[in-house]
Amino acid sequence: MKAVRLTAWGREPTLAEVERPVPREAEVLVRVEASGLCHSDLHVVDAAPGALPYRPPFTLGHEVAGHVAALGPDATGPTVGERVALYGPWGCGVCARCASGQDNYCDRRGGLGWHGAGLGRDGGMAEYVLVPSVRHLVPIGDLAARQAAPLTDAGLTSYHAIAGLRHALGEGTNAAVIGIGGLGHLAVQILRATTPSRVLAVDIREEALALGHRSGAHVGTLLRADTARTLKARTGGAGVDAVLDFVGNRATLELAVDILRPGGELALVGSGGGQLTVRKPGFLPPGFRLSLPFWGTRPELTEVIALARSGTLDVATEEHPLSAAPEIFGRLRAGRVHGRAVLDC
Ligand code: FEH
Ligand code: ZN
Ligand code: ZN
Repeated sequence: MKAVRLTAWGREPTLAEVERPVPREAEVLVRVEASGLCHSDLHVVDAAPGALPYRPPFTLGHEVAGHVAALGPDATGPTVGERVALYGPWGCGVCARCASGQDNYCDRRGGLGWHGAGLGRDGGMAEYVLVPSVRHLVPIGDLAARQAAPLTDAGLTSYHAIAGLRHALGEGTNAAVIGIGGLGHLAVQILRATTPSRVLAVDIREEALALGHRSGAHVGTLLRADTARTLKARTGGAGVDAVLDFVGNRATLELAVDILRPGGELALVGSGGGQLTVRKPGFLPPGFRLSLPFWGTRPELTEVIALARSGTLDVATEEHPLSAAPEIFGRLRAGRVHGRAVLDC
């Protein structure tokens, strides 16, 4: 079968021919229909030897949807042909977190040598992917795979970040979404679908603000020197109740703490490498709370898929054949992907 492989640290991903896996015990073989590209794939590809606990070679791809192709002898539940999305964080499977579908926060993640599909284990940028257990599969019914695949990471990560802030997103509140890309545009849609908050979209690109508007943002503001003043003015001077920062660089973190209302919440999702100094006395808003949400839980993925199947979520994608993966990695690195890049496998 064809697969996009990370063959060694420091090498670009390559399309290769590998053995199609055979499911054993409780494993499930999935015929991949669509696999999304994520900035984290770039972090993996660009990682220095030893920076990540993974051991190449392995197949990339942690944002996957397809249908069940075969079941191991001990696998029960899905039937061959059932269409599914992959819950991508794979933990130890036995700790309290994994037992409750929170593999993203597995108690043993530090010692596993992997973080999930395409993250140290063979992933879904391939014609087939072997899944350790049915617990990692979520039925998608007739939802298009090129919509379902990005929802397993871009959608789930945004949904999980919002879930952690929900208490701050009641009537009359304002939520700022910084970075209207593959995750941010879905966060805008999820906020509009599941909270009464007014949504303020921020980005450096006009076309991203246009995507934010199409996704339901009430206001779109370019990130400039006066953005904090503009946004505070739009909230009557009080500031926003919550910020979701999908960029996470110095400029966006500075903006976040400048616009946050006292008692406000910041969810830092983007891995832009920005830093905040947390000290008392200091300059952060009183009552400031920071979260660093990571991916999401399996029950939340079921909720995201249900939202999408109800017609509430629309993922902006650009589709490419699996064979184009190496070129699309280059476009993603150059910031020339609009919405989420999805490989048709
Ligand atoms: C995956 C693995 C490691 C870091 C970040 C990620 C995210 O893309 C998951 O949403
Ligand atoms: Zn990802
Ligand atoms: Zn675990």
